[in-house]
Formats: sequence, C-alpha cells, structure tokens
Amino acid sequence: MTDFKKSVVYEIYPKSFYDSDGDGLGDIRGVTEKLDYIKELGADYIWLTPFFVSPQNDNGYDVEDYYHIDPRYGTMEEFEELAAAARERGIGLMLDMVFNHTSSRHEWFRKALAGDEKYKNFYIFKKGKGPGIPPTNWESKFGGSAWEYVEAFDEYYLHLFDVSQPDLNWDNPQVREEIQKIVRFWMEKGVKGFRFDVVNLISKGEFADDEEGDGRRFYTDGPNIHQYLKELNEGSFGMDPEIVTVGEMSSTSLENCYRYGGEGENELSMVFSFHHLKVDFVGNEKWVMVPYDFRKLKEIIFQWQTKMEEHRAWNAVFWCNHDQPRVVSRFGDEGPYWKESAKMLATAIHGLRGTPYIFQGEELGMTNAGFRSISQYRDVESLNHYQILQEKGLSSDNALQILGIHSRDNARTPMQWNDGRQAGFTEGEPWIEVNPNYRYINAQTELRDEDSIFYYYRRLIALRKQYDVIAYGDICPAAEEDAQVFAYKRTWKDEELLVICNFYGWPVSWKSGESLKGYEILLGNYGESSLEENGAMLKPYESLMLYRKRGE
Ligand code: TEU
Repeated sequence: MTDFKKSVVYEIYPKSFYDSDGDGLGDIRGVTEKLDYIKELGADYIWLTPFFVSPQNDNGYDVEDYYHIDPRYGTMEEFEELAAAARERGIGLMLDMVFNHTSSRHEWFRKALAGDEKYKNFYIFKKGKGPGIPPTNWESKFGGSAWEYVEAFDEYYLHLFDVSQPDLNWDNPQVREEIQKIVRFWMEKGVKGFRFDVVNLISKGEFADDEEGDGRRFYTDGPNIHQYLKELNEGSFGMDPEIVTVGEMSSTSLENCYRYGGEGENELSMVFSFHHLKVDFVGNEKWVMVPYDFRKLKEIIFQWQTKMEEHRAWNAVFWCNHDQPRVVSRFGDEGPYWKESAKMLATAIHGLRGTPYIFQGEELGMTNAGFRSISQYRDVESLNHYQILQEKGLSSDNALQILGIHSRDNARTPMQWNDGRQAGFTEGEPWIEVNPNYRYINAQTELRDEDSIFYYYRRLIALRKQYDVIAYGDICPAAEEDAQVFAYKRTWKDEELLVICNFYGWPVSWKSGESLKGYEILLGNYGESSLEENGAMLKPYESLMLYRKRGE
C-alpha cells in the first residue's frame, strides 16, 4: 500500500497537458502517452482535473454527467487503458469530484427547471426579498450576485460560482445518496484517490444578508459539513482503506481542518487550504496589485504546520495548481535567478510536513502566461473580472495588468514539452496560447540537463522515500523573525532535517542559533555552499536541505 505521507501527487489539467489527436485540446490518451515522463519524475499519484461530460464553461468544473467522459477528452475505454497503464507503473489515479454544484445542463437541473419537484429539491431555490431583490446579498466567486432569477417559479437559484453552476442541496438525503453512488462507480474503475472540489461549501447555513462580507461566512464550513463528510466516507471511499482523499477547503479555518484531515476522524486523508496564497491579496480581494507579504507567508505556513501537527491532522502542501499563478513568477524570479528560485521554492514546500502536490510544468519552472490582450484569456473568472474592474473605474490596461498577475490562465497555458512548434503540445492550434518562452523552458531541455529543475524535483521526491524524517518528522519553525529567510527543522526519532531558504535575489547572512556539527547537505541549489558551524552566507535564492542523525 502506498503511504500517502511518503507520496507525492502530480496534478494534470488534461486540457493543457498533451494533445494526442491534433484538435488543440489535451486528452486522456495524451496523459497515457506521457506516463513514462511522470514515472521518471517519481510521482506516486496523478490527480486529473475533471474530464466528465461538460459544456466546459469552467473547463469541466461544470459537470453535466458524472458517469461519462467528455468526448473531447476521450472514451471510457481510453480511461481504462490509462488506469491500467498507470497501475503497471505503480502510479495511482486520483479523480476530481465536483459535488458542490453541477452544470446547469445536468439532467437533474433540467428536470428541476421543468418543474419536477423531486429535482427542484436537488438544488437551492428561494423566493426573493422583493421584486428584483435576490434572497440574500451573497456574491458569486466569479463576480456578480450568487442568485439567478427563474421567472417561471418567481424564485432564484443559488450559484456560488458561475450562473451555469447551480449549487446542490446536500440537506436532501437523495442528493447525498446519488453522490455516494458516483464515487462508488469510479472506485470500481480502479481509481486510487479522489480530490473533492470546494467540498467545505456543501453545507449551507442560514440564508441571511452578509453586512460584513460577500456571504462566505454563511456557507463555508457549514453546520452539517462534518456529518456529510463522514457519511460520504462511510458510504463510499472509506470502504477501501487504500484510497487517498483530499478536500479543497475554500476560506476554511484551522479548527475545521483538524477534523477534515484528522487521524481517526474518518473524513478525508488531507486538506488543501489557501491562506498562504492570499499574501498578495488585500483582505479577500484578489484583483489587486500589491507586493506579496513574506512575513505573513511564513507566519501562515508555520501556523498551519504546527497546529495541524498538534491535532494530528494532515496537510496537502503546495504552491501551484490550475487556479493559481505560477510560483516562480509569484514568489521567485523569472529573470537571472529563474532556476535557483524555482529550486528554492520546491525545497521550501517539499521539506514541510504534508503531502506535496506538483502542478504540471512546475517541475520545468514554467512561468506566468504573459498575456497582453483580453482576447488571449479563456477563463470565465478572468473575463468576468476584467469587466468588473473596468466598471469600478480602472482602465483596461490596468485591468490587464492585474489579470497578468492573478488570472488562473497563468497556470493553464499548454505544457511545454519541447522547443518545436506549439511547444510539442499539439499538432493543431492550441485552445489557449503557448507561452513563447517554451523555446528555452521545456521538458526536452530539462531532461538533457542533469542540473535542471526537473531533476531537482525528482531528487526531492526520492529523498522523501529515503528519509522518514521528511515524511513523518515533527515540524519546528526557525528564523521566525528573519525578513528574508524561511527556515524550519523536522525531527523524527534520531533524525534531524534542517531546511533553509533565502526568498530574495540578494545574499543574506543566516545564523543558525545552534551548532550545525554533524549535518550533511542532502540537497542545495548551488554547486557549493558557504555552510559553517553557526550559519551560512546564503546566495540569492539559495536553499539548503541538511540532515543529521543525533549522536553521530
Ligand atoms: O476552485 C475553488 C475556488 O474557489 C478557487 O480556487 C477559485 O478558483 C478562486 O477562489 C477564484 O478566485 C475550484 C476549482 O479548483 C476551480 O477550478 C473551479 O473553477 C471551482 O472550484 C468551481 O468548481
């Protein structure tokens, strides 16, 4: 059995991964063809973002039919081939289940709109507060009101995301049963894990106006959330102890995560939280342009690390996914220290207590898209906010600058396989433009260079397998007051691991505060280091991973 604490997960956004048939969209066969690449990297699981039948308004997070594969991605037979080929290589597949909402084209919603009471009760329909006034003032995460008016009923339905993504009513036991059935169906296909999309939003509380915010406090980590997760666990994936699960927890709290990802809670194996990625927001507002707050980044990571450990709960640790800008562009350097900063950021994450997730292309040091025109964007959230920002009075240039930093499309440009046409992603025209830096940032170049970012990630994955302290060690923050260095220690039995990262493009003197005698360098991102007994003069973006056995 693969131990999830010793494992690393590789996230694939199939639409942008590899196109096997030249239609410009990545597909399932494309994933199968590239399995050896992932095997070479050493990842244990592949998380595939949704490939179910969908109108693709939100790239598959709007599911029309949970039991069938969107023909644009392939067939069930091709999926089974992928599962078998992955199994042969010792790689497990993790599927992405979107159960907070369906697509408005789902049969359930169509029946609801046709007036079928059974299915109306699968969703959340409410009367408005008055003519033209929705039931509450909640905002959709993609902009605008979270309620859509349906004239035939003189009622509104709730959509926390796009208007084409109506929220399911989890308080209805029939909904919960249908969902268990879907999970069991995919378990029978040999799937080894599940990621549950925004699963902490499924239990809605009171439907009241939010005088302070956008409404999230009424439906986030809601009143029955733990009960619903335990029930889902018991009725589906919990029946197979080998299955690994991760919940995407939007705007969650530590207290709830102790339970979502807690040992013996029978909810999920681990949780994604996002507070550490809001350090370049202003409050909850993402569509702004401010430098990131390094001290806050450290503080949040350390708080989650130590508190989750204290409560015997498990984190997924990550910088990147299909919703986040590329981390080298965000907290590293796209310029002269591109390689060093990409490796440093990898070290910072992979040494933490938790299961690391790598998003496709992160292991190549892929950067933000660099789009300059709105016509290059595809993401519904970006397109909506481009309008909203201008309605607020920003110029279109300014709005584009902000999109350039925060848009989800930054992560969604095609995987850069080689320096050939369209980066080797497709023989056709890609659905979203390739980043022109594919000429020097691509897998082929990385695989030819022993000192590449790719091989550095491979080494980090291998070290996790080799050293128990990396997988299981307790966490102890270090250099907490330092304005430039992120450092921490891990301890396990007689093993000690020390991770030291300079987050800036200039040198810094770091004092260890204890003797470093006996430590060996497991990994560093420079050929040589100036490590001494009491610290080091760290070079720009330098990182070190040190190891020693006590008593040696
Ligand atoms: O994302 C949930 C989510 O709320 C964010 O990551 C979101 O993209 C961001 O807050 C907007 O600023 C999940 C999926 O990962 C995302 O791709 C889907 O669009 C979303 O759920 C809806 O299913």
